[in-house]
Amino acid sequence: MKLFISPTSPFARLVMVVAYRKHIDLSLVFVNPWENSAELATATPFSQVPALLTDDDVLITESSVIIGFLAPEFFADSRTTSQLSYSISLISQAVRAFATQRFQPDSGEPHPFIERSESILSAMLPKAPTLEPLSKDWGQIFLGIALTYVQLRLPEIFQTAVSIVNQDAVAKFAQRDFMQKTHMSNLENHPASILAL
Ligand SMILES: N[C@@H](CCC(=O)N[C@@H](CS)C(=O)NCC(=O)O)C(=O)O
Repeated sequence: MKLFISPTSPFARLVMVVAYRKHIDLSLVFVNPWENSAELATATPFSQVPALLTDDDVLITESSVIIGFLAPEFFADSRTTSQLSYSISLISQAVRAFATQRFQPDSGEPHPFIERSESILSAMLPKAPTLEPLSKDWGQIFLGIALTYVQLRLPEIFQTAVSIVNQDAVAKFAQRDFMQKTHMSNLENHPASILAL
């Protein structure tokens, strides 16, 4: 199966970490979804990563649906399902704030989505659950990936809205094997598959 990803996508990282920790080998196809990759557009009309193409050419889009396909047991557990949805909601707000800012025209007022997403994150992050950095619990792992993305793209909000305990936990979480393997600096080498990470 082929997984379309980009090195910085937090949605793709959720899927890669699930595949890596469950030893599911997937070929990795590197694309830049923001630059209308022809390869991605051919595989999926939505032109977003992650996208999974099965061996019989069935397309599955949306990180949560791909995770459900690779690890259906997660969705039998309400706690894991809730923690995954929480982390994806956090990532969606952070991606919207960052991407809207990045594609903001030089002239004109800042797009209202930036302020909207930043205030949602500023209100939510102080109340985030405590991250246990070495936990094997999938809900904790999803939370760690989401907080790591906020730190990367919205460092000021991370510093002001994330508790000191969680900031320290994110630093420890970043050292974990699967976080190093899916770090953008490792992905820049374009490993061919999950098992080659
Ligand atoms: N709801 C989707 C969101 C995926 C998404 O927004 N991916 C970004 C990269 S982080 C992307 O492909 N952006 C390009 C675009 O939206 O055109 C999911 O969970 O998979």
